[in-house]
Amino acid sequence: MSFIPKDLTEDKLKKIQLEGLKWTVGHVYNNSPFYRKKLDNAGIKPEDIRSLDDIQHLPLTDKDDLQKEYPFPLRSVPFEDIVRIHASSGTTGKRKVLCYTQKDVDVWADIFARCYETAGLTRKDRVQIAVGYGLWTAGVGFQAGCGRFGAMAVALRPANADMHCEMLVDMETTVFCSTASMALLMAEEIHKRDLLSKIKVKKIILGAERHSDAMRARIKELMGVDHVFDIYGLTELYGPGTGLDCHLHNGIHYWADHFIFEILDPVSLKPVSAGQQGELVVTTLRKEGSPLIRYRTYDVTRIMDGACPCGSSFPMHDRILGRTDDMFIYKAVNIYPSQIDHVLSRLDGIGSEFQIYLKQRESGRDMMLIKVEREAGAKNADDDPLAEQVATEIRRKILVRCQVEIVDYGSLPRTERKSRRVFDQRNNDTAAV
Ligand code: DLL
Repeated sequence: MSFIPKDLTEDKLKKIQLEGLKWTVGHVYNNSPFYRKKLDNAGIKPEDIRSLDDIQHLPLTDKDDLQKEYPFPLRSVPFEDIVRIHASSGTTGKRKVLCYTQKDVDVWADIFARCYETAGLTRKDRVQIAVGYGLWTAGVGFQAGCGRFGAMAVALRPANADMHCEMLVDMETTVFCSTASMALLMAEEIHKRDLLSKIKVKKIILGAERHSDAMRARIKELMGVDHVFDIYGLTELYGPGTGLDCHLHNGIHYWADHFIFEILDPVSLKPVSAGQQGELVVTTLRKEGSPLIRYRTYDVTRIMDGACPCGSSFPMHDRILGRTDDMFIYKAVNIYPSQIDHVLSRLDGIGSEFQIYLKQRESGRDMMLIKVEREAGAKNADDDPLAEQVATEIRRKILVRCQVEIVDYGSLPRTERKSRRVFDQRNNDTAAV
């Protein structure tokens, strides 16, 4: 049984998208006072949507709108039709709460089953779920996907390493699902405990945070798996499972019959030219409880050109390259943590883990300190030239001077959640960027 429509031509997809767009605009106009006001302010009525290009006339929706409309922002169905809510903590202010109807929950399970199918799972697979349950969409998303797909869920949450190791061995888990940080933590734990010959994990599915090629390579190597798959998703758009890379790992196939992805320039908020990177903005096509109309994700990616040799008819976007709101300004240069990560990933002798500290000297001038781990097994005798090399590369590629401290392998904190990389301590502000 397949969950992925195989006969999807470009024309057919466009037809589905236009129908879905018309339905969504009509649905929110008639059922959500918030959206009706927004559309009225923009002078748009549902009947104005005649082609897919008309999406550009629709107003954008932002995370602030979710805060303003708390506790049930974007709600477009009566309360009696809501079977569940999920929430994710915003970095500031109130949580983002999203409503789900039974149909929304079903659609989400269907698209998640497509992700497992894309990763080549079968009903014989045993899927260890190491992401949080509860208000967060992660655990229940991976689990509902298993139920729909027919694989066996070993639902643990992040739990502790002992418990995970025990279940990996005893349950003969074949697929491990977690955040990128947790996958690294477990890979190191398995290596430390010399469990590689006792486990049967062949595939890792990770997501929820940006991660580098170096981190993926390290996880793959330590856990001895065939594939590390990147799964994308956000609470506002059902949760995890909106797309996943296939075994060729060229990009993330996304379910374009359920949502339209646009890439906008984050400053002008106009569409970028084809293939260029920018901010991902999403519109849902069938979501009932809390539909999204041109919702700004702040995630940076690009839509990839051409068909994937895997044969999927679904389009691809690139891995998430960063978030536009992750950017920090240091000595008048706009820097994304992903740029630093990119430079570090290409250097030998260092590990995948790093932290960026922004501080103010007594003179009032800013300084940036990058702490990066020495490669596993390397000696500290070579730290000075290594630190010099990292600083030189940062200066060459990002055009800023920084201090570099090489620290022991494994000394930077490992987390089973999303890792914090930037610590901005300027003006006594200790908030994460
Ligand atoms: O993180 C849903 C999820 C859980 C996805 C588990 C994948 C696996 P939120 O907590 O709402 O939902 O956070 C969504 O996380 O806007 C991205 O910035 C980031 N993110 C999610 N997946 C990826 C990924 C979940 N594969 C936010 N790569 C998104 C990079 C990701 N960043």
